[in-house]
Amino acid sequence: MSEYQLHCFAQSGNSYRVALMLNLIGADWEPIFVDFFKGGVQRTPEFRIRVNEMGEAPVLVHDARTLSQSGVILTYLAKRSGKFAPQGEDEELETLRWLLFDNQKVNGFLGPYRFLRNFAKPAGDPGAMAFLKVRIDGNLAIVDKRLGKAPFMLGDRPTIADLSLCAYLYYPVEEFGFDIAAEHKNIGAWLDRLRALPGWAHPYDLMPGYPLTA
Ligand SMILES: N[C@@H](CCC(=O)N[C@@H](CS)C(=O)NCC(=O)O)C(=O)O
Repeated sequence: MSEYQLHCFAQSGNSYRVALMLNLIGADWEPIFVDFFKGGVQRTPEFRIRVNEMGEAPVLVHDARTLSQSGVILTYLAKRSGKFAPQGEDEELETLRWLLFDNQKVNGFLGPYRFLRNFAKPAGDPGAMAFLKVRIDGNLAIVDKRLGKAPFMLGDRPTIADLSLCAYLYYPVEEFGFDIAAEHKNIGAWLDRLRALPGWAHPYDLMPGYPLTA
């Protein structure tokens, strides 16, 4: 058995943050497939009792620990490995600030938007989609502005703030219906920089469940 097990699935950008981190730090890890689309396993009582009471992926199992919330897991892995870690209290607080903003307002809106547009049947209500899209555009612009000042969110080196923020940003343009990298040039260049890190892999290559079967 691998040192780390990650409950995840290929279409989950929330899970991708953690799978990418595990790959980039060279961890010994294996995915455990969460059959989100067919079985909705994350909603079963068994999953909630044994894996995550919140009914969500990702979940990381390491020794006696079972951790959920990608921001918590990234923090844990950064502390254990010393890689992609904020240094000192100011950077720790700054990282937490971006993790929260990301979870709530960047990928926290982008993930549901893509789900409602691409996977949900019926697709999302146009009013809800318009509500999300305006906010997505505005919040991506905030990240883009920040990335105009430095190569990575905290400065010259990548940290878990970057790994959190790239959650959904490598998925195909067709799944969103708009091209994030083209519309936000600093984000596009930053995605290229992250892609160049040794161990980087695309979410559809890193986690099980792609392509979706009928
Ligand atoms: N803030 C959480 C979000 C996790 C999340 O929403 N995961 C989705 C999959 S991408 C999920 O499991 N949703 C449960 C459901 O829709 O039933 C994190 O970053 O870990």
